[in-house]
Amino acid sequence: MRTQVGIIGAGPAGLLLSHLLAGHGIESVVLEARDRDYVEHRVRAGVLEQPTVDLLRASGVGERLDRQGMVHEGIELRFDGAGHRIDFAALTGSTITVYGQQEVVKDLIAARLAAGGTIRFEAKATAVDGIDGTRPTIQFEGGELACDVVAGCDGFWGIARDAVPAGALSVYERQYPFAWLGILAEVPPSSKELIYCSHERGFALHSMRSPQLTRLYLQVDPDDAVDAWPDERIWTELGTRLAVRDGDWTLGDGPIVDKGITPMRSFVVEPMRHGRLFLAGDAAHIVPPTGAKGMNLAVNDVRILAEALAKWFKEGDEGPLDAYTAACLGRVWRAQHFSWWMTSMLHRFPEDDAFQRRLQLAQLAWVTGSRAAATGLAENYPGVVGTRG
Ligand code: RFL
Ligand code: PHB
Repeated sequence: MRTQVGIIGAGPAGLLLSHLLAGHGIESVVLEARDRDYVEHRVRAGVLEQPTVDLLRASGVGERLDRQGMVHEGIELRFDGAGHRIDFAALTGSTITVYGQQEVVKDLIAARLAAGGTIRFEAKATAVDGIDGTRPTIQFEGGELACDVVAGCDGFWGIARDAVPAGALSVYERQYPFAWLGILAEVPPSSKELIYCSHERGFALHSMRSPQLTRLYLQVDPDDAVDAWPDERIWTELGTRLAVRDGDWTLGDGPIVDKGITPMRSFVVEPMRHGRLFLAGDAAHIVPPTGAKGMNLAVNDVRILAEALAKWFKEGDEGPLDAYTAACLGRVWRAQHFSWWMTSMLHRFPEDDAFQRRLQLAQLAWVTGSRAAATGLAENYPGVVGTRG
């Protein structure tokens, strides 16, 4: 099999890259380890920044997003038993759209298949060769794909990054001493907006997927297994952490239809290119989910990569490909800092003492009480500053 761009991974990065390249008349083949049903039902991110929404819409995959996406003008920060709203619309004129990552994935798969695109499901890539030459190849379970360029969009656990010779990549990494337990429950959301909650017992997050589906997260021990969290325990813990002092709010519960534990990590490799291999999305960088940035960064990478590949294929201009890493990294590191900052402000760390807790509460009081500080959050969260690579 032969194509122009061999794409490993049918997550948001790989699928959107294939879709954007098709818009430039460039051929690609997407190789995905899992089956279609699995990737279309993997529950993950839920928050789209405005530039992400704009790009999906402009490239022709915004129809269902416009109908079903929920536009939010702010979020709530809850601590010490009281809620405080950060009003993005008033502070920076921006909004976010709540729309599940798996819905973006479904829309992109449908668009690629309708346009005659090739996505090979259950075709796990096992090796990438020849990236220092001009005819790289991808070995996969079921065959070999020859291409001009390889796009490694295979997430943090993929194989593309390993094709880069040892020593050619610098790794910057931080692990956190906690994980997130995430659930999807068949119950209407208990609030119109997302609630980020800092509590003595740990962080909790109230989010949603639709008027009938609530998405909730709890900070848990990184060694906890899902079995340690029967439904009853989850609802009790969520109720305790999210409770408000005046008792004027209750968390609705319902059947839990999805449950999983995710470790938290910050990770960046530099550069994001080696020869004919380009890394994009989680293959190149991971952020802790507290800033809701991961999918948005993946989308921004492939926006830049698709433009650069179009210049190269059509005009032979390699300049934008040479500039790919630098074009992505400004925004990647802004998101790294913001995600680390949100995580540090809202979670309990095992070594935290009473002094540290007082500092956290003082910071939360400042962020929610000062217009200048709240504007800082409102510039970063919906992706207003540093959004254009
Ligand atoms: P993905 O989505 O991991 O896709 C990679 C794909 O590659 C496949 N693959 C292979 N295919 C072929 N051969 C191989 N050898 C392969 N190895 C792997 C995998 O099966 C998969 O289909 O990476 P991509 O496209 O870079 O997208 C990144 C996003 O998925 C990720 O950043 C976000 O989900 C992060 N994230 C959030 N991002 C946001 O922007 N907003 C959020 O609100 C948000 N919340 C979250 C999140 C991630 C979470 N978890 C579970 C990690 C909340 C959570 C809990
Ligand atoms: C989600 O809805 O899954 C979600 C929302 C906000 C985050 C992380 C995840 O920061």
